[in-house]
Amino acid sequence: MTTITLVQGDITRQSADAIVNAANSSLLGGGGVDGAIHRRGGPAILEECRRLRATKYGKGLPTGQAVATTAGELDARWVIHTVGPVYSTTEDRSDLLASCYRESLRVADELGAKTVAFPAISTGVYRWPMDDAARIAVETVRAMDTAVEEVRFVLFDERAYNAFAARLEDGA
Ligand code: AR6
Repeated sequence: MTTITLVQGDITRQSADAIVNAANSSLLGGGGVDGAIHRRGGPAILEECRRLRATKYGKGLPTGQAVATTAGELDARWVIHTVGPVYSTTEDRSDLLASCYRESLRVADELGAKTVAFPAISTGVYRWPMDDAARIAVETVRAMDTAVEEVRFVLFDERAYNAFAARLEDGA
């Protein structure tokens, strides 16, 4: 049984077994939550990302997939990097966004992580509308068969928190 919890705040301040990063295919950092995780987590995360690029993901991590590294100096054992889709008004990419949550939890299960903190993937630079992103995130996690005991959505601002809270109440 997985419990879903909501927190408003900075995901880099969370304590969890795994913290999920809304990365890009390069795995080499960026802005938003990605920049914050690398800044606070320190260089060990980027070092492992570079190794992954040099070995398993020469062409980059495909959208919708997930891969784990050390969490460096974060209060977590692992960072799980996933690549959300850029929002499109002409193409339905919902399944790719759902895949980020599914694949991140699959990786978490492989690692034995019991608590996993997620940001609202794709809702920043990648422009996914918050209400729809919240619906996809909550529905996907609810439908998962996983040994993860707590999925914590860490929402940066009140608007994001309210969007996720509304979705959570929907099916409660
Ligand atoms: N803690 C929690 N949530 C955060 C934090 C934080 N410290 N910082 C931002 N958010 P974004 P994306 C929220 O842009 O849309 C990067 O450059 C933010 O308010 O970080 O998936 C990557 O390298 C928003 O709701 O990720 C990629 O190139 C959510 O996190 C690209 O951005 C996601 O915003 C990925 O874009």
